[in-house]
Amino acid sequence: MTTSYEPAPPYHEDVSPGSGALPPRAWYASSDAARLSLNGTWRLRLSPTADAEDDAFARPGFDTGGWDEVAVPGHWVLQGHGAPAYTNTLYPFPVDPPRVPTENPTGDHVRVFDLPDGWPGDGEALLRFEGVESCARVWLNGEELGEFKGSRLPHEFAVGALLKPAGNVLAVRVHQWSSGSYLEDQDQWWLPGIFRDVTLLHRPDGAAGDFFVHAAYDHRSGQGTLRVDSAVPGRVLVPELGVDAATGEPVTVPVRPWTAETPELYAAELVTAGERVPLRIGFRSVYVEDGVIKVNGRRILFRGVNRHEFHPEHGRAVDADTMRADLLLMKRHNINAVRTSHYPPHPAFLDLCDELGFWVIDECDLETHGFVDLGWRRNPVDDERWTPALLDRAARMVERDKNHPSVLMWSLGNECGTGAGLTAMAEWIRERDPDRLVHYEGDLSCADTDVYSRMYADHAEVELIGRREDPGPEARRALPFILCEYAHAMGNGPGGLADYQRLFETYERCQGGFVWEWIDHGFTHPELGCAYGGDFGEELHDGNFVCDGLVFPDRTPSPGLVEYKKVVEPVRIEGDGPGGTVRVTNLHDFADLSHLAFVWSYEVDGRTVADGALAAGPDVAGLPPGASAELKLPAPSTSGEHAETQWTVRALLAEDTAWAPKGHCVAWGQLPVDTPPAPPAPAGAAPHRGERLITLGPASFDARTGALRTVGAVDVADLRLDVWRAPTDNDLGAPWQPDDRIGLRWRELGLHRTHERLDAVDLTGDGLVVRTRVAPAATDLGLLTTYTWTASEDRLRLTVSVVPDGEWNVPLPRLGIRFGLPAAYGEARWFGGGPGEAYPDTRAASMLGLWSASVDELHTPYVRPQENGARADVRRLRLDGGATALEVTGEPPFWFSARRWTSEELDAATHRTDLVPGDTVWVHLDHAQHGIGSQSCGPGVLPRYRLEAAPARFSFTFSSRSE
Ligand code: IPT
Repeated sequence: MTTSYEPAPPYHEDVSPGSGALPPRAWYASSDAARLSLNGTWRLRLSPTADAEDDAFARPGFDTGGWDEVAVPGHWVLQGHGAPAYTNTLYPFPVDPPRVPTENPTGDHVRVFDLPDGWPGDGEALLRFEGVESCARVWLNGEELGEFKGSRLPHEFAVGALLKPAGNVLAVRVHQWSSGSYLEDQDQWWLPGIFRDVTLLHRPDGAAGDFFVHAAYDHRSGQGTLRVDSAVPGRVLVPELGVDAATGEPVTVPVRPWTAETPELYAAELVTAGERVPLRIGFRSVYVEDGVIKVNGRRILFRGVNRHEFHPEHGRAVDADTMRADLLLMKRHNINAVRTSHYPPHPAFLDLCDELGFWVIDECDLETHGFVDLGWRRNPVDDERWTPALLDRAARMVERDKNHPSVLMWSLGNECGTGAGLTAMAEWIRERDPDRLVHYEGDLSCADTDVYSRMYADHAEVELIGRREDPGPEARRALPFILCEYAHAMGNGPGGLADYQRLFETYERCQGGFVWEWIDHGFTHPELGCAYGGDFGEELHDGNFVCDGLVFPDRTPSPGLVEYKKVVEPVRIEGDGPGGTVRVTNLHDFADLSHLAFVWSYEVDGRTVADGALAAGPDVAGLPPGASAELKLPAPSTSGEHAETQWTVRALLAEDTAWAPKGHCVAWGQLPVDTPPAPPAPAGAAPHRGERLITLGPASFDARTGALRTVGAVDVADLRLDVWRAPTDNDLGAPWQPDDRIGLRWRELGLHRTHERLDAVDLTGDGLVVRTRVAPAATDLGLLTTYTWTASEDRLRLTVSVVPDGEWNVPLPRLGIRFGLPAAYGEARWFGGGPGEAYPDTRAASMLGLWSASVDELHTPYVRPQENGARADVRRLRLDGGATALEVTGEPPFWFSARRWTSEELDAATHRTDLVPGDTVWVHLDHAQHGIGSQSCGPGVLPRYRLEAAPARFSFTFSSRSE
């Protein structure tokens, strides 16, 4: 007979949120109470299990001299102890809630500190942790204070009685895994440690405790109503408004309202007997009216991003400068909203949102996504034993962040399925803060939310929702709609942003969305350049799915961000170029255009020949949101005979702002005026067949194969039809999506290994005709290709005609030619779209102009290498190789890319450092490209951006220049 003995679970495996911590309260920095930062170098001892060591280390006098050191805030796995691990939804341990594995890396942290001179002897002192992943047990001077879970939430302990003037020993045991890990299954790196600030706060006698600033705005009267409810009574002073009121007492005064566009904050103070607390008050009201989210009486449109906290070296220990840098970059790219996916951010971040102006969805630290594969069996949000932990999380978020005008909505969490625990959270939140909206995406019934929120819905469905014709519960149809995630920005993309924006601007119900996501979570890595899931030997991982942001890990904007800036620009500039009229539409929700100056330029073949300020006048400056004005452009001084002419009109910041200097371009538009007829095709030269070469005008060809060898002094190699691209993450699509994902079909068909069969090399009276059939092995599908070469004395023209052979039911990745040039041809100049990358559904930001870039600069360094770098609408291209240059014009305009590796090498590379420049510059001139879409998580390419295999004909004219 055996006896089984199951002890009570240890604290870290207990469903409770913890014990010993104080109730949560508002986050604020006192003007006069002392504080001591305990950030810095701590001692660290790492153990493989939760109970490998006893708690002797917490006792004063314990010698930690032999221990390692660790920076706090920080994660030990990023400081040489263990390694980070990435999973999207999978729990990286057996799912048996609330139990976690025996192998449970545990970091004992010790910090010895003295109180600074003059630390007050009265009052209380609090020890505050802003964030510890995932479970901490805390001792001060050998006394146990308690233990807690809730990684991205604050916890405070009362420690006044334990403090000594010198030699205080703070000991914190941190377990990587705890019951809390089941509630923190967000798609991100698992990164244990004390990753946010640790602070000792003096609380003088009569200090302010918790308080709640209610600052509503009535747009009808222009008045704000302020009431500060405070646990400790005191007075509220707002000098600029002449307010001096008792806490709890409402005051109504005329105010300038706070909005994300006009973040008016009033400096104020809460004064209690023992403390002065500076406040910044923003008056605004948010509510749903007639099925629309309104702020201060007006519909708003979210131009949002999902922001995870991430730094390529420090993980989720994000410093203040980086937070500000993120927000400045967002403002400069016309982003007006942040969803704090998927946990409350560092509290200082919300101060910055108040100050710079962002609408915020503050999301609770809650996700149980890994239960989805179990059919949501044992999901903690549907198990009442976990409800106290959920309520604790809700309260810690709301209490901490409730005084920020930027926060419009509380989000219960992300991807948790459904359950009574969520309802309990929503009920508690509504009771505590009836003045904000509640958000949760995961429950299609919308029982607990004020908005219908979805992720990755395709355009057609969004349109249906916009019309309020979506099937589903009647009550839901009455709600406003947002996309809390859309446009998956993984790798090259996202495509289709402009098409979403049109829907948001058409349907009042569709109030915008939040691109997934702000930043690629790639770690700086010595050998790989940038590391992602699987690079740290993880047993289970989700690869580069963690790199799906609008900025690269080092926060360089990726082309997706540049595209988003253009798509969501708050001013639309369009008009009638030949007529010389420009129409300006104000797409702000609140602001007029008085902060902008309009400038025009007139361009001939991309070259600016005249420019100036647009005399916009008061009509434009005062243009109310939603309104348009028409302006006359000055009569062009130069006519563009035989040239392409256009107007470019830009809206620039008229003055410095908190987020960008005067002159920063907010919006732009181009108005074509004249498009000249195509120049006559080169003609007149006759081909000559030599022994090994055929010559035609400036060119020579291989006499046997008809392959182009030289154009003037320029050597050309391997020119051929090309229909392949190194699949993008969006081409490959997410593993859970249908099997007909385009990138898989291309590979299945073998488009990456086509061969060209030579059928004929014919000399005609005026040129050379080469016929081939391009096809991969094992299929009868092919592309009948004819290269027709004609020339004048100095110009060579290629016309490519392609006719699909067989039943092609797969779109092509691209359709064009590629060829090699010697490595010296490293500088490109073109008249066409630029300056950055563009594809058919990511081309809004492509501006017609004269651009230049080196071949190295043309490459977009996606963390996982993939197709990139195309420039759209190119009319004329010059590739400089020092003494010689190759020039190309296209009829019609073409897509251009050039790189120092082949598409095959690009395809084979898994990390940035795999791309090694060879001795050839590979030039791609494409007649057409397949769109990008967003299928790495969302919908694929819209029908209008697909490149169907169909007969096509296109021409390029080449010439060479020698210095
Ligand atoms: C959605 C998640 O909410 C987000 O955290 C992230 O994982 C994103 O996808 C993809 O990068 S959930 C998905 C199953 C739609």
